[in-house]
Amino acid sequence: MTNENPNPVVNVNFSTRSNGAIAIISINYPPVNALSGQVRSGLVNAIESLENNDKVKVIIIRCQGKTFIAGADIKEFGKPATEPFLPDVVNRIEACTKPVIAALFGTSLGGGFEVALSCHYRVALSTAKVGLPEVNLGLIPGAGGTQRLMRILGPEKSLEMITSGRHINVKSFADSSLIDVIVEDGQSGLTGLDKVGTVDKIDKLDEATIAFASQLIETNHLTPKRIGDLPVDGAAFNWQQAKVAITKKARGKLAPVVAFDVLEKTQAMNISNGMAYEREQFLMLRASPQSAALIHAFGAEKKAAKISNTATPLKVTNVGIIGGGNMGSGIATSFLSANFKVQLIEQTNEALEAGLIRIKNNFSNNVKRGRMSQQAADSCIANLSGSIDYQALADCDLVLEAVFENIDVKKELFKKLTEICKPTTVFATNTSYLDINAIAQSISRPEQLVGMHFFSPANIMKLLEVVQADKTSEQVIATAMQVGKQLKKVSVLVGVCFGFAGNRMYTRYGREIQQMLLEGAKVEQIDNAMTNWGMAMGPLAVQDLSGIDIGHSARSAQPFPEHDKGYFRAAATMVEANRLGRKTKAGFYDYDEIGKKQFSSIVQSLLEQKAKSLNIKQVTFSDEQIVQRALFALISEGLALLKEGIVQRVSDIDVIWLHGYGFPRYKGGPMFQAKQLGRDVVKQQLTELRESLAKDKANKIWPEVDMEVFQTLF
Ligand code: 3H9
Repeated sequence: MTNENPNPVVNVNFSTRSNGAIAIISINYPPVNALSGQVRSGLVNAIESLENNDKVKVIIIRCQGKTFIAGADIKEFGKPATEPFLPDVVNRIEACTKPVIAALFGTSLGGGFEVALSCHYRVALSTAKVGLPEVNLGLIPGAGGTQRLMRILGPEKSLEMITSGRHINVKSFADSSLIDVIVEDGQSGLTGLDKVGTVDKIDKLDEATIAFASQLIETNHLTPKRIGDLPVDGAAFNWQQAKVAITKKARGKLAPVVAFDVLEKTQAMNISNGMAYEREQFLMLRASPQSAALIHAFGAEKKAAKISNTATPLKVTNVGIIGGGNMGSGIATSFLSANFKVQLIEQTNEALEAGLIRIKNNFSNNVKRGRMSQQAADSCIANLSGSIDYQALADCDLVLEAVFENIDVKKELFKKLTEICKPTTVFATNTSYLDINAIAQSISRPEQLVGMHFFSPANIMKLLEVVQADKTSEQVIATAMQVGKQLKKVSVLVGVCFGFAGNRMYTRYGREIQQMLLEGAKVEQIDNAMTNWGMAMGPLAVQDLSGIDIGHSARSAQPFPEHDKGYFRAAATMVEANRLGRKTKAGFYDYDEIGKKQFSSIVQSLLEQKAKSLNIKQVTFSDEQIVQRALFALISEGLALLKEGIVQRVSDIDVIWLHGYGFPRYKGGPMFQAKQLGRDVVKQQLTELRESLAKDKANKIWPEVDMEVFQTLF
């Protein structure tokens, strides 16, 4: 390929071949070839220049690096938009008088897929994925995606794709005209950008695309086929039914509902009017708090993965997991799914057998639910072995314990492991609350101990807190973070304190919920207020699900705080009445035979009696007051975590709450909420809560706002 006419724009070049008949526009803007202002103007300049070049008959748009364009440049969001705007870019491409072919590999997403749809042909590697994931950022496609996709796939499939935001393998479109050529890359099973973007595969895609271009020239198929010229075939589609389903599924999210509205309203319009309405709605969403929150969440997750230490992680292949209960087997499933070799250790043959069965059941469930093929499940399970002899762990690169929450048991265990395991083994504890520094002090290799706190069910939940103890080495931290990435977890580095970052805040949140129960808020009112606000589950329904006695016994390991007379007394009252939750068919709710929850008058009266005995004044709550108190408890505790340096950065707290506790993603996390409410409101409300709720005490529960830490939020 010659570089005879390089475009002056940095990110986009073009060259020609076949005596100048085929032009190749090449985009190079790492890491994902996002549509920055330079890429947009480069594309327009290149198209215009090539259109005016009489020798050129066909134009190809391809990308360097690991993927075709992955969307609008998220880094430009929030800055003033610069011309050319993307809708104009895609319209310019579609209007080109010479056929334009997109060469797709990796993930062509959002604006990137919209560019591909504006091209007249699409050639794709068989591993390529396409998608319109704008809803994940609180947006809809804003450059003709709703219009062109609907013209080529029809309303049903388009709505499914746009409202789910899913990335879909191009092979799924084999029976539509969305993709013209699928190029087998010869290596089945490869997915993801890293594996696709190798030079030889791009060469293969280039070859196939050039061959397709040559064919167009040879057969004189040189009139562009424009998707925008097609009509929408939407007459037979049941729009009303789709609206009900999409609104229900959206659960408070605005973007999917707006996407529906755009498709329905524009189905009979021409592409130009349709795109104008799409743009108007896109810009409306672009300015919405939901979109700001979702874009924050995307950035916060990327940041959380970054740590300041530059140590090279140790290579981990063989993993030992001690404890085959629900937690241990979930963790083992997670490691096996990421192709690690796992040695499960239990105390008895019976317990070991039960643990192995739990793991195998997790894989059968994955197969049943279509999450993986039987063949993939079998190959994961082939990496599993079990033993009751700790010597089996001698060669493990990482040994993680998920045994009973008792510090003496854990100290003994790690002492034994330091004697058995090779010198480089990383030791990890899955404790939720215990002092990892105290465990480290009792072993001979404290620098090799780290916390890896998974959330239940560990094979499903995305969050992993990597807990750095005082002596944990940088290399061990880097290794744990790297392992988290391999497990496809969202890993967040935190420091040691009771409950670390997530559970400490959860305790603070729970404390406030329990306190409100004693002050007169009703069980259902609290749960409804919180779920209507967006939490995945009501906090009391969660307690019933996980077992009220579990938290109660963890809390009872230390004395209840004297300054807080109502501290988790509602939960203690339930435990005293043997109302432990769903497992006893009675907790904060009653449960019928089929597990449906119902209001419990017994609970009501037990809580009233308890409040009376503690001399707690009864008040009436509005739903807003419930949400405000719960949210500000989180903000207050988050500020304390920041002050103590338990988290690296404020956005890490949001990531923890989004992935570990069902906080609504479209609200960005508790600290983002604080940011959106603004400095004055937050300061005023925290001060008011402190004055009204803790005035008679040492104010340990609602501490004074630390102005220095507080400033870092804004
Ligand atoms: C849109 O297109 C709107 C249009 O309809 C209309 C406009 C008018 N921009 O996830 P990774 C960075 S909305 C800038 O770790 P992976 C990311 O921050 C957009 N940067 O890799 C990270 O940087 P760093 C629709 C982006 O291989 C690096 O790339 N598009 C963008 O696991 C690697 O990311 C989307 O929503 C971007 N658009 O996954 C796509 N995307 O290394 C969102 C990524 O500094 N992105 N980066 O931390 C993704 O889904 C994944 O990143 C992707 C790669 C699948 C592309």
